[in-house]
Amino acid sequence: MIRRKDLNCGVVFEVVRGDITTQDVEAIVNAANARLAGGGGVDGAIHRAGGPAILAECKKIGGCPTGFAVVTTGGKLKAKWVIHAVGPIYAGLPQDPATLARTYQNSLRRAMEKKCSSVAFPSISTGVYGYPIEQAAPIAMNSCAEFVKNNPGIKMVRFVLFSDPDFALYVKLLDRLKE
Ligand code: AR6
Repeated sequence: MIRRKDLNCGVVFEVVRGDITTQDVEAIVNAANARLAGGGGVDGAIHRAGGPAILAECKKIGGCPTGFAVVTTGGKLKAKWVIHAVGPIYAGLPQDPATLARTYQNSLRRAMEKKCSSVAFPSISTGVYGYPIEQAAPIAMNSCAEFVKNNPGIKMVRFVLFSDPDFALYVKLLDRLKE
């Protein structure tokens, strides 16, 4: 299942129901933790599919503060790069939305540095980290739209949702997104 929208600035947004580890894009984003230690959820799935080289690179990097992102190679994945982004642990604080937005934008910054034209995101922070997806999804989409409009280079941003309700929510937001 896929839904597309041309943002009319040389960038297409896509919303896909599926597994991020199988996406045929130049970079996939991981919802990592600050120790870059691997874990459950999408993080566990990426390390399982990509093989031990990714965790070895993460160990060398050592860690990543909340709101930031670092890059490793994609190991055995189709994607050339994995961008390990550390979203906020949801606490209902006034700064949570800005931290989440910064996590998405810093991920796109890393993708641009690697000259990627296509990037796929999971729904960062909305699993173990507890961010309500109804609040997180518009932040994800709007922060990425703002970034690509102001920073030419990336041609396609894909949001990969693991469940039908999450996919439906993102499709609704994509349809409403200004071109
Ligand atoms: N493809 C796409 N989305 C997925 C996949 C997959 N293969 N697997 C899960 N999701 P989470 P967080 C969805 O918990 O909240 C880890 O232990 C999932 O349904 O993976 O940022 C890290 O090491 C949910 O909607 O990430 C950190 O400690 C979304 O991905 C912590 O969890 C994010 O859920 C990060 O928590």
